[in-house]
Amino acid sequence: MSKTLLWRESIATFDPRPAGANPDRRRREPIPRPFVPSHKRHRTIFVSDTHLGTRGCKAELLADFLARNSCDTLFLVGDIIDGWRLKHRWFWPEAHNRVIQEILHKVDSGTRVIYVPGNHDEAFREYCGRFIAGIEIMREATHETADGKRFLVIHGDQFDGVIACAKWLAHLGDWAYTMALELNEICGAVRRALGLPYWSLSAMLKQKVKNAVDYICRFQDAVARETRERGFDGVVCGHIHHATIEELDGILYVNDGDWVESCTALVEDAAGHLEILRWTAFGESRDPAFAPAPVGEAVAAPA
Ligand SMILES: [Mn+2]
Repeated sequence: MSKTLLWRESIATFDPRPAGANPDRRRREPIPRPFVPSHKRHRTIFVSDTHLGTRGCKAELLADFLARNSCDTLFLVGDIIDGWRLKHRWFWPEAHNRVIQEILHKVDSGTRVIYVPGNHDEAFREYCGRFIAGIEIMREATHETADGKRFLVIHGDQFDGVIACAKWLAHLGDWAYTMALELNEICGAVRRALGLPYWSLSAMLKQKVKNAVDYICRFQDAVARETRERGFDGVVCGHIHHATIEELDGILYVNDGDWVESCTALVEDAAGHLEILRWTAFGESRDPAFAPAPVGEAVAAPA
């Protein structure tokens, strides 16, 4: 049987019963997979914004991360399968199948898998409160850490209406700025040769980067405010592709990042300690601890 067929059949194993005891867990024979030598156990893993079905998805690294990291609970915090893109063009290479298989392998080996759909996979929101292939679908979830902190788990797109700003700006990083400076040099030389007045491309981009920083700040503030109002100690979200662990007015704002650019996941250990892992290489050779730069610093522009 082809692996694609295997996945399609798993998705088709639809359980119409309401949420509660998960009858799918531990029942099936685990999916055969290559031998994975190294393994790290976490209490909880959070991943989001994997955008499976798009060219940008770093599916090989994600499959490798899932294979080498196990957990009691796995949260899929939205934008997992990019339905928006798939609707226009079907793109599903083998590596994307492997990601699905690693997730199903976790279900089969007793991991509780919770899927909170985002805006790019909003089609799954119709199935909130149900199981698909042993995966619990929820509009939003709550998580209590080992040290007793209560977290709200949401994708975060519900705040788009609050923050009127183009979200692609948030994806613009400092690498783009460095590149812009080089482009600026070329642009300046061409304009000089044509006798045109000086015009700064980098200044224009600097303004756009500033807008991106503003956007991230406003998003974080809006999410933290909602979290506080609802009486949680913290929030885990995704959506803006910017991994961070920050305290905002007594609320722990945690963003697990993405698998399009940064390849980041949030993990919780047995003591309740939260950490962001950046999985940019296969196997063990990844950054052990990734401390993301504060928002302001991440895009600090050279003078
Ligand atoms: Mn999103």
